Amino acid sequence: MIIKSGGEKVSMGRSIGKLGVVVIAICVISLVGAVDVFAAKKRGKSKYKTVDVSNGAALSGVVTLKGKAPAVKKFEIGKFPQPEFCSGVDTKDGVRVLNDVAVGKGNGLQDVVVVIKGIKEGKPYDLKKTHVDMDVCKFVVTGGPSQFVGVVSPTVNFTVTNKDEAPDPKTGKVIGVLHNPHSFGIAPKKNPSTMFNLGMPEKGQTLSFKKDMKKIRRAPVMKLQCDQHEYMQAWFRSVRHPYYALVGTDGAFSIDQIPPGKYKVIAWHPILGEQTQEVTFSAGAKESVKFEFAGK
Ligand SMILES: [Cu+2]
Repeated sequence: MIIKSGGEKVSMGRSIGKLGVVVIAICVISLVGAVDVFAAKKRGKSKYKTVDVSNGAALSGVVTLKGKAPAVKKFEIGKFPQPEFCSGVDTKDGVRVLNDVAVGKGNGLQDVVVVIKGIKEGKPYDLKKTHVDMDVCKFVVTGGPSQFVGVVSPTVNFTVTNKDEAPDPKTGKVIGVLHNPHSFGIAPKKNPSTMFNLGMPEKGQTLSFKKDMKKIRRAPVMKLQCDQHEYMQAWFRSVRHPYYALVGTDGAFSIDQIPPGKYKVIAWHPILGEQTQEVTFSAGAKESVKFEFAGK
């Protein structure tokens, strides 16, 4: 049966009369209402809760790259402002190198975030803030072990400090190097959307973007770039609880105090994408996983 928006029955089968149409309309309205309430409850429930985890499980693992890493990205430093000062790091023969697929010992893939998905309660979540320095025209994610990749959260402050100053090419006077941190929320099948975008001209200036971080609810990934210097880039994975880890320089990671259960474990790399494995944790168990990303 097809019903126009006004409730008029327009075709198909036997007539059900006006009363039938009204009953169906009421049912549809009730159903929509129920779905709304359900969604609201689900949203409320998604808030992470700290509880005592006795006899929790542990996960360790390693992320590796099979094959050769893709070529590094190269930028002619002379095409961007303050080339002399900015050539202070990662630059040779006027070319700034951005090594965004870095491999360490034993083909360990660096700059990967591993997240156990769907945990609603467990050990304390103590991510206080995410901080990035702009240092010799490079974003440096603090807290380690990666300086290129970190984590963000919708409720956690994101701060950026400009540490750069250089002689003005015209006057020779030392002034702050203008950086313009611009962040994008990145979600599958959607265009990147700006989260914050502000010029920072002074050395020693720190900006805080707590409100803007709420926008990450709609995207699992945030990319940070400088609108003055395209080669300045950093990436962040959104997390809502403490069951995540950044891999070390050898691609290894570990996560502890995991409440028993069956979860999806994802390994995310900003350039190579995401892989998922399902892992069942029983109380006190020590599980291990291996993720292997394909290179060239
Ligand atoms: Cu910049």
